[in-house]
Order: sequence, then structure tokens, then C-alpha cells
Amino acid sequence: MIRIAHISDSHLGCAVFQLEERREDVRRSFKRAVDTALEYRPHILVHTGDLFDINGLNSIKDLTFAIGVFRRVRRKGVIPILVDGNHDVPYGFMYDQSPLRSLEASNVVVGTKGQEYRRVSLSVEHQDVELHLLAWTRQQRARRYLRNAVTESNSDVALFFAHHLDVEYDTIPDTFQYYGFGHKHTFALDTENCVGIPGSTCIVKPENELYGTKRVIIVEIDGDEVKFETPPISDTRRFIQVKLDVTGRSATEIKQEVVDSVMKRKKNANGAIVLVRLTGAVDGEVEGSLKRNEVIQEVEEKTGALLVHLDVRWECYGPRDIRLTRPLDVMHSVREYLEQTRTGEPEQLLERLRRVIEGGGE
Ligand SMILES: [Mn+2]
Repeated sequence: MIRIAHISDSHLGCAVFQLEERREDVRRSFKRAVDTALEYRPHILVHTGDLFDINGLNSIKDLTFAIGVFRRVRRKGVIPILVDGNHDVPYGFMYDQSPLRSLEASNVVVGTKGQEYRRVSLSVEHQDVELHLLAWTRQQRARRYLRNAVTESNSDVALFFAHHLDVEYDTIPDTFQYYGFGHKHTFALDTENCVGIPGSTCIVKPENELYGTKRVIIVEIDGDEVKFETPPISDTRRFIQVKLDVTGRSATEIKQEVVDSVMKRKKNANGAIVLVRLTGAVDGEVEGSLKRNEVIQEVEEKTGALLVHLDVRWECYGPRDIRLTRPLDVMHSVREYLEQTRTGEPEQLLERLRRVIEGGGE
């Protein structure tokens, strides 16, 4: 039996909202995922790319940290394997070599050595294990490598790892016992076709990632039998998402609602990154008078959140054209005005108006 732990997309150096605190969060999240993987006593630990984030400019601190983590993995008798992701390729004008090459030079990890496709043979528990590692490349080339992949007839276990392969899983040949990919930051596992994506070890883009899970994929291969375990992992920082439909609200009401809805989670919000998504429809007056900075400042002060982000997705109608079909009919015009400005519950107002018009007073 051999056991593989599969993780991906650690994006060391990435700092959402340019928060300096995130660099440390991201390192700790990566280490925590590795620790979870090690609890399952794997023989091999595979990382399918984007170990470093291109926007993090691969600081020496992150590189040193990664070497330390993988050295610890090695000391436990586990072999760390790396595949180059789209963030791991050199960006000519910024730097001329992928940081993964530095890791390989430190002799703790096994990687692609800068080749597009590399076949690695290992002996694990007296079994011949064959790993095919496909570095980030154009999808057309990647699919060709997959189609043409041939395994040795004498290998006991054959595994295929790439950062990303855009293929229908049921068209994948059954050449390999497991296909491990990355690139997508939330977990997916197709046990029928033996294709797994663990998701990133931290949150890279909160707006896309808060609804999925992130896991370590443990693959246990015993002869023809393949078994999976998928322990969950999470970012070391708490993210809170609040959604509010603010249609028909004034700027003051919106501010109050945002404060109230985050305050409800005050305990949780301490130190958290809070994303407030505002949807619905507002007019130009509301949009212009909502002082976003004040809302953010108030919520941050009252809850101790590390950062509050207003993710404004409402539709703004600008100055509204009110169309009155019978302008001389006061009741009818007021009704049309209330409806078109989406003022909630107009009936009460109309009833009072009716009494004023009909009875000359209340
Ligand atoms: Mn990625």
C-alpha cells in the first residue's frame, strides 16, 4: 500500500487587500495544511503548483519558510514533490528563474527541474512508483502530453500531476491510478475517474472562494484498489461574508443595517476580514450620500475587525425619471411615484392621503 497526500495553490506572498498581516496568515495556512497531510503518514506529499504568488514577488522570507516546511516533511521520511503552476513560471522582466528551482537546489524537494514534462521514478515500500509531472504550459500542449502519456510496464503505481488540465474527466484515459490537479481554489474530487483538486491552502480571492471547501486529498493505493480521505483545511484568518439587499433604503438606513448585521457577529468579527456585499437597486441620491469610509470605520471600530470591505454590487439608477401617466390625478400620481421609487409599503400612505383629499383633514 502506498499513500499520497495532495495539496495545492499555497500562494505564499499573496496579500489580499494589501494587508501585510496576510503574508503571515498565508504562511501559517500552508504549514497547517502540510501538518494535516502529515497526520495521515503519507509516503509522498505532492503540491500541484502556485506554491508562490506572483504578486507577492517571492520574498526571500517566503522562500526560506517553504524550505523549512519541506525540510520538516523530508525529516518525517515523506518525499515532497512539486509541480510548477502559472504563478511559478518566471516573469521575464521581474525575475528570470522560478523559485521552485531554488527549492530543488536545496535538495529537499523533487520537481520538474524546469522541464515541461518530467517523469520521476521512486521506490516506496518496495513498490515502483512512477510520477508524471506536467509543468504549467499551454492547454493544447498539456492535453497532448496527457493523451501521449505512457507508463512503464513494470511500475506498480502510476500517478499524474499537473497544475491545470481543462478536460472532461470522463475522457481521461485510465493509464494512471490518480490524476491530481490544482489551479481551482476550491475542493473537487471525482472518485469515478480518480481526479482530485484539493483547493488552495489559504483564501486567495475571497469573493470566489468563501462558498467552497478546501481539503487535503489523501489517496491510498493498494493494488487495484484506490481509497480517498479528504480532511478539511482552512485559512488561519476568519473571513465573514454578509449580504444585504438595500433596495428602497436611504443612505442612513444602509449604514445602520451594515453596522447592525456585523455587530450581530461581534465576537466572531474580532480580527476577521469582513466582506459586506450590497445588492439591490438604489438611486443616485442614495449612492451619492452614503459615506462608505464612515461605514467602514464605524464597523471596524465597533467589532475589532481587521478589515471591512464594502463590496458594492447594487444597481444604481441615477437620477430617476418618474413617469406619471395621469398627472392631474393626485392619488394615481402619488401611487406611481411610490411604486417607481420602490418606496416600501405605500398603502398606508395612500390611505392617509385619500382621507386628506376626501375629508379635508384627519
Ligand atoms: Mn492558484
